[in-house]
Amino acid sequence: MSTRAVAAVDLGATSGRVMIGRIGDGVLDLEPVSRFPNGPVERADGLHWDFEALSENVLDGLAEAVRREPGIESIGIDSWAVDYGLIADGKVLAEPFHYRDERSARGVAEVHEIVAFDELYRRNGLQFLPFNTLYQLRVDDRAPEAESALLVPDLLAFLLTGARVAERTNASTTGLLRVDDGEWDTDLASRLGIAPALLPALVDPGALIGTLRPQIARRIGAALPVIAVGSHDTASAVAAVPMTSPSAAYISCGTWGLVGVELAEPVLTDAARAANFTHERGVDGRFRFLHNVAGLWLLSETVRAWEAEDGAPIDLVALLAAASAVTAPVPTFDANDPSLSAPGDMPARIGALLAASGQTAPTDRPAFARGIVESIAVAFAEAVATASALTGRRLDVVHIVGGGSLNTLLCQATADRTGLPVLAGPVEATALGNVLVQARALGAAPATLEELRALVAATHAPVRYTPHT
Ligand code: LRH
Repeated sequence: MSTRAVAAVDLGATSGRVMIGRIGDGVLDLEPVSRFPNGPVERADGLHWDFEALSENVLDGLAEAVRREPGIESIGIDSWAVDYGLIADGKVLAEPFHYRDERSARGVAEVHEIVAFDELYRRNGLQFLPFNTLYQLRVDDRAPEAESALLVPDLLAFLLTGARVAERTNASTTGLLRVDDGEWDTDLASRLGIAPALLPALVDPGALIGTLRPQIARRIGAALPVIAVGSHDTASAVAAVPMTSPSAAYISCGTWGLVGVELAEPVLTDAARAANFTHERGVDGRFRFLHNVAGLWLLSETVRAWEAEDGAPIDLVALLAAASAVTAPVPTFDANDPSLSAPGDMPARIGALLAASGQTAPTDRPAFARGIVESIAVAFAEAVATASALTGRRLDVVHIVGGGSLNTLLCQATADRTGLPVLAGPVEATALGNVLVQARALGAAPATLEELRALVAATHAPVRYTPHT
């Protein structure tokens, strides 16, 4: 099999990237083409994403990718979940809101007044996260003017091709998709005052979304097809976790740590609901049975606050090395505490949490950072144990993929606190999952998820961390 090439657009909450993916017999490679910052922007009416800048960066990155690799055959797009743009008259109505915007709190109160959380869970199988799309849409003043609501990757695909679709893995994070059959819950939408007409036709990963509009094709330099991938970044990441058995847990760790297992059937028990475990749809109809843990966000927001205080950048690698060298015990806090969710003075908030539990925040930064990493690992270990209890599976390994897989301190702490070996990597699992699903649709990759994962394992051998007992 000769090597084939695709372009992967992978947008995270702190940065976006365009990559060339090459795939062939025993070959699975990524060539980074561009990387650009992303993050919340404060506007008069709240926190948004700078979608204009994001889409310009995507188009520039794609043009550069095609310039470097004229053999690129398709484009796939993934991003963080839940956020959307509204379309009217073929145009984006306003900048998409950021999921950390506080307006969704009102949406939660209003939605739960109409439909209790137990019923929501029975219908959509989703853990409670205050920013799930249904809460946002409920209080979106612009929604009545709109024709369609498109999640971020679908919104970009619309700008690129003109086609309006809802890719199913990401649609499953809206709260408006039924957990039993994976179709839109139009009854629920109507009850919540969300017009079902806003919800476009669903497509699965691997489907052709459309071909680049002529003016976009001219800018990029090729009239390429856009293929649906697991457009929820976590779905793409999980598709590329080199798991070999159902007794593996995974943690997709970037801004968030998404901790769970893969299931063929949902586990919609009271215990799963109480533990706030979610059923997001994965590639090939699998369920991502997982729990959101605040991940590297806690560290990056802390570093951001310190940098503002110092008026100078902080060397993260040096900070983590110093944190690793801390030998005295450090206090830990609940990484999932809602007070840590919005952007702001993270060290002060963590300090307040520690004080509330009768502990003292370390005054030196390495010890403080160590406390953050240990707290994340504690929450990871709890979620792994809960996933095991809820599914009745004995878990024997934890895969960590994404940016967190490079954090040796976090990987070792997770091994220690779970008592299980950690297999770390690939760091770019999301982009790899994106590439694999496109390649498979083009007939350039094997058919089953297991074979795709075997290719990842063979080409991106993970690093093993053994628990210290
Ligand atoms: C990770 C992620 C996660 C969602 C959150 C909004 O990037 O997609 O799976 O819960 O962002």
